[in-house]
Amino acid sequence: MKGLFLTFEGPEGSGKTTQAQRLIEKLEQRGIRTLYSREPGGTPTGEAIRAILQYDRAGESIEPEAETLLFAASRAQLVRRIIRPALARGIWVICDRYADSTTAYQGFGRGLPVGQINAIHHFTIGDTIPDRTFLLDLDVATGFARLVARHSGGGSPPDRMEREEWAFHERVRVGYLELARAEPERFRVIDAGAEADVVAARIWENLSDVLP
Ligand code: T5A
Repeated sequence: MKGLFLTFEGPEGSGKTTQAQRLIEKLEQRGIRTLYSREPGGTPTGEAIRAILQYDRAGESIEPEAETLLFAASRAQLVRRIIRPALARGIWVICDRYADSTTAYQGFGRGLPVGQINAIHHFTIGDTIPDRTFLLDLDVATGFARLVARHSGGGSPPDRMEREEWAFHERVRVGYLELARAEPERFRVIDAGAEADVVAARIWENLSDVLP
C-alpha cells in the first residue's frame, strides 16, 4: 500500500520542525515507517540550493523569479529522488515545507502571480500532492520572538528570509490562510501559539481519521 504524504507549513518560528519530529516519533511507535525531509533541501542538490538561498551564497541579491525557480528545482529533485520512491514503498513521508511554501512566500509574500506559480508546481510536482497539510498558524510577533530566543541561545544567525520586512511575513501568513480556505479537505489549520505538547495533541487528533 502507498504511504501517506504529510506536510507541515507555516510562518517563521511556527514550530514545524518541532512538530514534524514529534509526529514521526508517534507514528513510529505505532509501527508506521516514516521518512522526514525538509525544503529547501533533502537531497545533495537540494542542500546545495539551500545554501545559495539562505545566505546569498552566490554573492548577489536573488531576483524573486530566480528565487522561485531555485525552490522549485530543489523540490523537483526531492520529489523524484526521495518522496515518490518512499511513498511507493509504503513509507509515510513527512515534509517540513513543500509547494505551498512557494505559493505563500513567493506568491503572496513577494507578489508574483499565483497562477504562474501554480503552473510551476504542475511541472515540478505533478500529482504528488500531500494527503494532508498541517498549517501551523502563528502571529508574526510570536514567531519572531521564538527565533530571537533561539538566536540568542547560540543558534544560527537570521537568514535571508528572516531579515525580510514585517509586512512581508504578514502577507505570507494571510496567504497561507487563504490557501487553507481554498482546500479545506487537505489543510488542517492548527493554532501554533500553544505549548508544543498541546500543538502535538491537536495534530494527532487531526490525523485520527487516516491512522491505521
Ligand atoms: N521558503 C521555503 C520559501 O520562501 N519558499 C519555499 O518554497 C520554501 C520551501 C526556509 C526558508 O525558506 C523559505 C521559508 C523559510 O524562510 P528554514 O531554515 O527551513 O528556512 O526555516 P523554517 O522552515 O521557517 O524553520 P524555522 O526553524 O525557522 O521554524 P520552524 O521549523 O517552524 O520552528 P521550530 O520547530 O524550529 O521552532 C522554532 C523555535 O521555537 C521553539 C523551538 O524550540 C525553536 O527554538 N518552539 C516553541 N516555543 C514555544 N512554544 C511552542 N509551541 C514551540 N514550538 C517550537
